[in-house]
Amino acid sequence: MNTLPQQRSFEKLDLPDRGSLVGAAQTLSREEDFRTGLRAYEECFDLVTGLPNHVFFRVAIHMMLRQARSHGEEIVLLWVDLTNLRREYSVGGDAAAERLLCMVADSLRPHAEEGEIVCRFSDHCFLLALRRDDRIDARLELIIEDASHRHVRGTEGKPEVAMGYSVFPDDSAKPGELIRFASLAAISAARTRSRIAIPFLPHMNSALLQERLMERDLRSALKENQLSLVYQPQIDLQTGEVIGVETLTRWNHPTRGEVAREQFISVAEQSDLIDEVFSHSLRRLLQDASTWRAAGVVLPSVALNASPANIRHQNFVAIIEAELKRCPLFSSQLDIEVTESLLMEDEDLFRERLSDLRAIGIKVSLDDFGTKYTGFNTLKGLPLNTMKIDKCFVRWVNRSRQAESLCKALVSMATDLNLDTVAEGVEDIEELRILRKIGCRAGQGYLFQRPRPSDGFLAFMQDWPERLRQQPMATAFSELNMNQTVQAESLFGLV
Ligand code: G
Ligand code: MN
Repeated sequence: MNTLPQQRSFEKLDLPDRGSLVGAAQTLSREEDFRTGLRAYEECFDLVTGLPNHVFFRVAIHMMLRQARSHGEEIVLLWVDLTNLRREYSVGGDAAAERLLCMVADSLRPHAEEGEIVCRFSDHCFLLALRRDDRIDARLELIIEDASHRHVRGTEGKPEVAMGYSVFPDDSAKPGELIRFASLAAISAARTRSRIAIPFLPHMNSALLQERLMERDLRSALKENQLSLVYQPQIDLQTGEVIGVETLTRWNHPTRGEVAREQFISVAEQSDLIDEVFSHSLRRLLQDASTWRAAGVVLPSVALNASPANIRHQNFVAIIEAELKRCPLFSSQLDIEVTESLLMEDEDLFRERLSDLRAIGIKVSLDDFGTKYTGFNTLKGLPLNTMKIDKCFVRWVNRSRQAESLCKALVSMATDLNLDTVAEGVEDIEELRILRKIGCRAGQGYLFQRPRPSDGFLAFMQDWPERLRQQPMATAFSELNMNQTVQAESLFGLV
């Protein structure tokens, strides 16, 4: 019976694991005793890892802080977030998740010294309460090293952890607040993919509050259809025909005004709203595309941006398929724009999702290309269709020889990889001239058209053949002879 710890003390306990629990159960003669013992155990301990749980922790931390106060000690509350738990669970189910949790629990357990606490606080997080002395920095370093199993070779099935901490009494004297502050620091560590434990800083509190308020507003914006779409055409730089359109999601809030895309996408990414933003945009886009079709406009490519968080989710391709079923578009028209960040974080996952998209005929463009450091070898063999050259290169293309060479190099790399190129942010005729010269396939930007709502985009489609005949476009596209112009016009999608 004494293997079932019922004393709620923070003194280091010789914790039973699941094996000894079964052993204890066998020594219990009456079922009733067993049930009572098990209930007591379950109340304070986590059955998966054998560590104390949040109930135990809240009592123990109270006692530990009281003692620290009377001895003038400082306590570090360390929040260890197992950031890849959900991902591992979605791939490998309970067994994979339990394995990961036990790996972390086993690595943390030996780090708690006499009188210190280690617990599994919630689903994917562990909390440690450690005394702060001059060894603390080295201890934190060792804890993160052990928990993420950095010393083990390979990456497969390894825990990914983010750690943040708060300090008693500097940050707060209240246990609840200390826990919350440590969790805020861990959120910051997870976002920055920090390899060290991040201390709590007061601004984290207000920044998170602002984000929560925006998350609340975004949630109702989705319900009330406040998000809208604007479209920007992509022009073939050799022939002048419109070969595609990029969809951009906008949020005009009644009191906040126009919220920057980066800002609300980042809030959506940090919450569960990012999939909803994506499917909401896709649904609206498909509706608009069928309106265009009714007006005789059918484009080879209709692009929508997806966040790395969307692509990470296992149901990403299913979401697209479901929306396409509701409102069919030729699936070969749909083009998903993805950035390099997921490719850099998780190449296997990136490759898998791209192949799934290709399997159902959907194209993929690599957005903002050149802003990260993906090289030729990484891109080789990825099922991509288009490389979008970031506007930071295009902005300089007519002002610096180096920028021109860089764009040229990107275009030739794309050509070697069998990819189309689209230059983003083309703002003036000179940029257009150089981009044509270096053989870039297509361009989009204010020079042709600012992003406009669906009807504005249709108006553009109607006006564009005429604008192409007028200056300054006519000269820029002067290689066109009359025949090609006529041919291009019929290809504009204006049937
Ligand atoms: O990251 P992505 O490439 O999806 O972002 C496109 C963004 O670039 C949009 O916010 C759009 O409004 C903006 N944009 C489109 N054309 C131009 C342009 O010619 N110049 C600049 N500076 N921005 C542009
Ligand atoms: Mn884009």
